[in-house]
Amino acid sequence: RSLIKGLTALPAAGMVSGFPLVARAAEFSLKYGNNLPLSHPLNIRAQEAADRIRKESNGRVELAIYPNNQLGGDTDMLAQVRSGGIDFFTPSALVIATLVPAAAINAVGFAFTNYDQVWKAMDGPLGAMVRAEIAKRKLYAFEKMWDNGFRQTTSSKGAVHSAKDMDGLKIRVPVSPMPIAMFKGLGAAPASLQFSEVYSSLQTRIVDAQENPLPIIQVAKLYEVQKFCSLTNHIWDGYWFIANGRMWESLPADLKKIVATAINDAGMAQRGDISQLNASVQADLASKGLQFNQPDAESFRAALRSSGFYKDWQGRFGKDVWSLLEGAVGKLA
Ligand code: X2X
Repeated sequence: RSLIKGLTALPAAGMVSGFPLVARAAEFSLKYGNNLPLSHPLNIRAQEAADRIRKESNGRVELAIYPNNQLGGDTDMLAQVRSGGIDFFTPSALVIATLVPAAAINAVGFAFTNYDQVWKAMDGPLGAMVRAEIAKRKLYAFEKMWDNGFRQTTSSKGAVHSAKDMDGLKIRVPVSPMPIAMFKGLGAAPASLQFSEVYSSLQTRIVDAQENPLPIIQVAKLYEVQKFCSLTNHIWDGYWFIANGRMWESLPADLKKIVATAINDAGMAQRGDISQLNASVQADLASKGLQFNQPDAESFRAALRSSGFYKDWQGRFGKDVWSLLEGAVGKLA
């Protein structure tokens, strides 16, 4: 009886030429890889964008998301999006800076102090400059940068109250020259590791400390392997949503528009999510046992100035790029 019922229900909606209708392959099946757990706002909003793109393109574009380093660490995904192995990737500014050095400009230590400065710069001339540099590497960067956040310092060893507590600290930083230089300038002993290795390297005490925005500390459960969190706010970090340049050029204009609008809108919504999270995440992490303190930012800036950090990076970026940053945040060196 149920068999007959099933059969009679099928033909109208589900059968073409006597075969059950299975999902048709989209004209453009695109892969997007990232390094964050599914519960992070970046993945939640990216999934919304994928759903919107499927709908608005009438199924012509399918965006498959591979979160949480499923396709490899950041270094691997950056290579894949360049070769076309994947179509989209969201590297942090720190990560894409290994290919596009100017992209590290927003990550200069203690440059940005608030989000008004950040979005004015990244949606303005500073961001436009970085996107143009990214384009030179045959990658397309969508207009709206997504938020990672202000990076904070966690440790299993003790709270960081001022620059002198950084002395000799074994701290994991992303695979990127800027944070290495900055933490060396503060007297720490930084080690570059991909994000995919952070939890285990803290757990096995390969390193004692790491630094990341609070929402990442939350979704990656780093509070399980760290005791102290010092609100150093040392770097503002964001994600560039990038596409393989050849793939992007091959998309018809109408589809480009659908994809770009969905991704940029999702990015704006994701900024809002992080902003909302920022109001509650510290209390949540404290309830999970992380001990917070507010260090004195001026001691870090002074240590960086006297180590020559700002002068050195001003030279590396060059006058034009540096003055775009100082135009947004004021004189640094
Ligand atoms: O690797 C990190 O620390 C992270 C997740 O913040 C970046 O993507 C740079």
